[in-house]
Formats: sequence, structure tokens, C-alpha cells
Amino acid sequence: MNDVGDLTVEGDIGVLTLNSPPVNALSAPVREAIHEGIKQAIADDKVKAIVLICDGRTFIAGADITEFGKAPSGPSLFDAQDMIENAPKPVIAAIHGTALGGGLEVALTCHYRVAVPSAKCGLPEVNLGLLPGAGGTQRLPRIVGAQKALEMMTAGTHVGAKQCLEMGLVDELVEEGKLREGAIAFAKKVLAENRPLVKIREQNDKVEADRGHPEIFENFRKANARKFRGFLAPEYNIQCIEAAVNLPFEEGIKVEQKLFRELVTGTQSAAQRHVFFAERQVWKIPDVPKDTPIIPVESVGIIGAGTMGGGIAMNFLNSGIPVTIVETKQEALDRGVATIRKNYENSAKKGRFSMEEVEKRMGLLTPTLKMEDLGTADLIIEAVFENMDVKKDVFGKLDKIAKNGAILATNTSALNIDEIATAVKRPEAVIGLHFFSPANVMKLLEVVRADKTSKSVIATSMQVAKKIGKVAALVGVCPGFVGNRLLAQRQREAQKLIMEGAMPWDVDRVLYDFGLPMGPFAMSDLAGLDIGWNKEKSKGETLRDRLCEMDRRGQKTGAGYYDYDEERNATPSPVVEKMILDYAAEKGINRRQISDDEILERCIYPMINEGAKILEEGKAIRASDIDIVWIYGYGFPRYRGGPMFYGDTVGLDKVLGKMKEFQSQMGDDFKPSALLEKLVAEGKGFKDL
Ligand code: 3H9
Repeated sequence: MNDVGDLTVEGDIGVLTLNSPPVNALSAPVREAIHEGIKQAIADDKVKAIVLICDGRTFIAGADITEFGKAPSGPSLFDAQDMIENAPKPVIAAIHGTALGGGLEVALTCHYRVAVPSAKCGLPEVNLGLLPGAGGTQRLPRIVGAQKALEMMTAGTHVGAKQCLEMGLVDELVEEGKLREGAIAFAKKVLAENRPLVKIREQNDKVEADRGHPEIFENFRKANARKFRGFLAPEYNIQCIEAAVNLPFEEGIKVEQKLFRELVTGTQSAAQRHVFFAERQVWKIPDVPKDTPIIPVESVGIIGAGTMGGGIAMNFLNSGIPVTIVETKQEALDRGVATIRKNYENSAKKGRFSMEEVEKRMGLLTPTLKMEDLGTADLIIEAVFENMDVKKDVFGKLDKIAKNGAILATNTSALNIDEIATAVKRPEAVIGLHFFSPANVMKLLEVVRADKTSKSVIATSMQVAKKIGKVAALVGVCPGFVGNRLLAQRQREAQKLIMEGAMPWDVDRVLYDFGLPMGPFAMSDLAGLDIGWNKEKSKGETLRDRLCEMDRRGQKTGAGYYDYDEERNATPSPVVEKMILDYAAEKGINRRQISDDEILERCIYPMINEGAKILEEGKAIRASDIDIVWIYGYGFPRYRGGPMFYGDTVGLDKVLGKMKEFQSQMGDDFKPSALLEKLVAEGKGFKDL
């Protein structure tokens, strides 16, 4: 055997231990260790039963994701599983940590499974754009039935050991911390009671009971249509479970294998696997090592109790961190606090938590009109009006109030943080924490590193982000940072497109069908067209001015680019259509037919190009961080991997070609970035950076 597997014999029990950090993924050496280890244990006459167990933090957490797309080597997983399932002696999986994907599929070929109470099992392949491709789609329904298999496999949930026991996925729970002893004792019991070698593949009761009930699947598809929109993997998982119910095991496996192959070689799974690694990379900052000193953050101050300040406060209250919130006027303070309470009470009404929990969270909040009360806060976040003079004034005051070592953060979404930092004598303490609205809901946090921000302040901000459940990306100071800088490209093109010939609903439809949660015009209507609009100064110069002047300010006024009914359902507006045609005529624009392809390319390719400029300027660490920003902040479809990965998928040569074509027709809004040119010249993609 190789060095990731170790077979020992204790009495008449063979214990095969796998040790392949970090998560015992099923790489070629692990597959080999299982195959050879079980074979040796079978050949050893002293061994009457076999325990399969893992060292380290977890049981096998799945196939080795890094191996997908590469040429296969070593024994296949099926070979290893066959060795287990056909063993003439009972094989018992001993589970701790997480038995996921291929890991659970291995355990399902064992004749029995025991687990510690903290263990979890699941088939999360769907999150990687896949389906369980090692028999899991056929074995799981044979234990838990079609309905539960549908739920588990299409959501990729990790199910706790106790529930696994109830569902029959696990045969016995053993004492926490005593898995090895417990599993050996169980194995002895199996021998003593002469229990059979249970092969799940032969258990047909559950699937036979579901046979002839196609409504199970149809209802499930209908109920989840919105959630699954655009994703291939959930539907493929469903088809495999249908096969498990309707076909003999071997035939079902054939369906599983065919659909697995299709997914694993497709672009959606490649994108979702990219996102899996991007989500882990984004926390790593090359020049801020793991051992950078962290500033303990036990209390937070927030300046501004408006929508943003209140939402930011809730993040900390939810995590049990006390917050002092400051406003300049009692009325605004009361309104802010009341909104927070109302949000919590609404959550309690929906059953998310109890009323006591509401009081507990509100009890951590100290409202005040005095900025001096922030003197003890470890982290202070300013969320006041977006105006440089106002922000500098706040930071100047803060400098005198905040204790030594406190982090001074701004929630600005647009202003130059280096300039804000000039208002204090300790610029190393200043950082941007750009929350996205609604701040208590949106997962993304852009952590903005200014010129002089210290490494400690960066490391602490990343850690705080994790603590409050955000996904944080470290970005540099530039207009709009990463997220809004890309957004500005798309918004500009969307506006131009509706002048040149498309209608808002054409643009929105194309981007919605691409997989975004909504198009730019629906988004503007939702946000309110009057954000940043000034009634006194408005002279009907832009389409937005004209809409606002007509009191078409978006959903809140029942009309914007679209007309809205009482339930806020949108319909294209003939009024807006006429306004657009009139406006274009006034400006002498010759409208033309615009294809869906052009809409997509005009909206997305300039974003990719801008991302390349951001990388060139060093304002994002890696292309995949930009992907994370757009997936978590703007709902870019995961199955496209983010804008930069999408660029690689389309081919950067194609993106560059189109940018050049548009540039020659429409000017320098489409000027390709030097990095894009360079990558294409070298035949590379963002993935190669
Ligand atoms: C599958 O099984 C297909 C089969 O059905 C069919 C086969 C034919 N492979 O998340 P963490 C790395 S598909 C390679 O930070 P945690 C990860 O990148 C698979 N690497 O730890 C990270 O590396 P680094 C189905 C993997 O404690 C390090 O391990 N299984 C894999 O927060 C630590 O990870 C899944 O989808 C892998 N499978 O969470 C499970 N998994 O340190 C995927 C992890 O360099 N994994 N790494 O950044 C997880 O959900 C979590 O990692 C887990 C631990 C819950 C296990």
C-alpha cells in the first residue's frame, strides 16, 4: 500500500486508516489506498471485519476537485468501491467531520456506517455543477426515498449525524471523540450477531414505493423552478433520481454516468469549480501573512443611523458584538433604531428567531448623539452622507475621540479613501469597508486598502468580515472600487443601447436570460431613479431627468422605466417608449435594430475589459477576486463563474476582437486594456495570471 493508507489489525478487526490532508479527498493515492487496503484485509485470514476510518479533521470530503479535467490515473473510484461492496467480510465506514460527495458514496458501498454525533453527510456535487458520479444517485434514494434524495442532492445540504441515523443513512452513533473504539465495537457486534453483508444496491423497497408517482418529480421541479433557473445540475440530479426509481440499479448507473460525464466536461461545472476555489482564495492576501497581529474587536461604533448605518449595525448585533450608533439629531437616531427593531421583529414574526433574541440583539445597541461616546470602540465605521468635506470633517473629529489602535473605517462607495485619510494623524488606521445595500442581507464586503493602511488593520478587517458572515474581497482605492467600477461600464452601455435602438425591456431580458437576477433598468426602478437626482437642477437633459420630472421615480412611485401594478409587477411602458423615441429624435440619433448578441456583448465585454484594467493597476489581487465581487455583490450567475471567468470561457481573443470592432465604430469607451491585449498575444487567459 502507499503512504496515505495504513492497515492495522486489532484482534479480528482490520482498521484501514486514510490520511491525506487537508480533507482526505479521493485523489489517486487515496483511491489506491482504499483499493489495496481492503484487498489486503480481505486476504488476511485473521481479519473478520474491516473498519474504514480517516485521520485528520474529516472523513473523505469527496473526489479531489483539482483532478477534474485532467487525465485519469490510478485505480478508478468504482474499482475501490467494488472492492468494498463485494468484500466477503463486513466493511464499516467510521465517519467524523464531513462525509461528502464521493466520500459518502464510498461509505454507501460499505455494508454499515457509524458516525460521531458531530459528523455530517451530504452529496453537495450540485454546488460544483455536478451530480454524484460514483453511484450516489442510485444508492441514496434506495435508503431515503426519492423526496428526501431530491431535497438533499439538489440543495447539497450537509445532514447532521442524528438526522442521518433517523433516515437510515447511518446505522449507529458512537461517542464523540471515540470513533475508532466505537467503530471496532460495532464491527464486533456485526460479527457476533452474524449480521448480513448489506448491499444498498440490492435494497429496492424505497424506490419501488416511489415508482408510478411521477408527480413527486413534477411537483419538485415546479416548486423549485425559480431557484434552479439557468443551472443544469439540479435538473440532471433529478433525472438520476427518476432513473433510480424507474430502472434497475445497473441501468440507473448508466444514466448517472452519462449525465455526470456531460456535466463534468461542461462549462457550468468548470465555472462552479472555479467559484469553489475563488471563494477560498479571496481570503488570502500575499503580503499580509497569516501571523499578522490582529486587533481584538469587541465593540463597534457606527456614525450614521440611516439605511446603511442601521444595516451595518445589524451585522454586528447579529454576531453578539455591542454597537454604539451615533446620529446628529434625536429624530434621525430614533428613526434608525426603530427601523432596526422593526427588521428584527419582522424576522421573529417569520419564525427566524424568538422575541427574546430580538431583545438580546437590541440590548447590544447603544444609541447616542455624542460622537465622544465612540472613545472606547475598537472599530468605528462612518456611514454618513457621500460628500468628501463631510467625511473629512467626521474623520477629523474621530481622530481626537477614537482610542489609540482603533480602526477607522469608511463605508464610502465612491470617494477617495487616501484623501479621507489625510484628515487624521494616523492614516495607517484608515480603511474602507464598503457594505452593499441592504447591508444586513448582502454577503459582499469590499475591504478597501488605502495607501497607508497597516497590515494589521487589513488582517483584522478580513477577520471581522468572516465573523459577521460576509465574503470579503480586498481591493484598492479607485473610482467605484471593483464592483461599481465594472457596473459603471454596463450601465453606460445599457443607456447607450436604448438610445441607439433597443428598449429597456430588451436589454433587461437579455441580461436576465444570461442569468443575472434582473437587468439594469429593472434594477434602477428598484433602487429609485431619483438617487443622486436634484429636482432644482434638473433640466430634462437626460432620460432619467425626464422620468423623474414626470414623477416616474421607480417602483416606489408605481412607475419608472416600467409601469407597476399594486403587486409591483412590471410591464413595459408605452409612455417610456415614446419618451425614448422622442429623445433619440431630438438628439438626431438614427435608431437601428440591435441584436440580442450585441446587447450582451456591449454590456458584458467592457466589464471584462475594465476588470483587466483593475488587475493591471493592482486594484484587485486576482481575477477570481473580481468574480467573487460580482457573484456576491451583484448576483452574477455562479454557473458562469463571474465576469472574468466568463471572459476566459468565451475566449479573450473573441472579447478583444469585439472590443476593437466596437472601438472602431463607437470610440474609446471600448479601448482594450493593455493586459487584455497582452494575454491574447500570449494565447493566455485570466486563469493563467
Ligand atoms: C465529488 O465528490 C464527485 C463524485 O461524486 C464523483 C467522482 C467520480 N478536493 O473548505 P476548506 C481544499 S465532487 C480538493 O477551507 P473547511 C480546499 O480548497 C466533491 N481540495 O475547509 C482548501 O484548500 P486550501 C464533493 C479540496 O474546513 C482545503 O481543502 N465534495 C476539496 O472550511 C480546506 O478546505 C465537496 O464538494 C476537494 N474535494 O471545510 C466538498 N475539499 O487550504 C468540498 C476541500 O489550499 N469541500 N479542498 O485553500 C468542502 O465543502 C469543505 O472543504 C469541507 C471543509 C466542508 C470539507
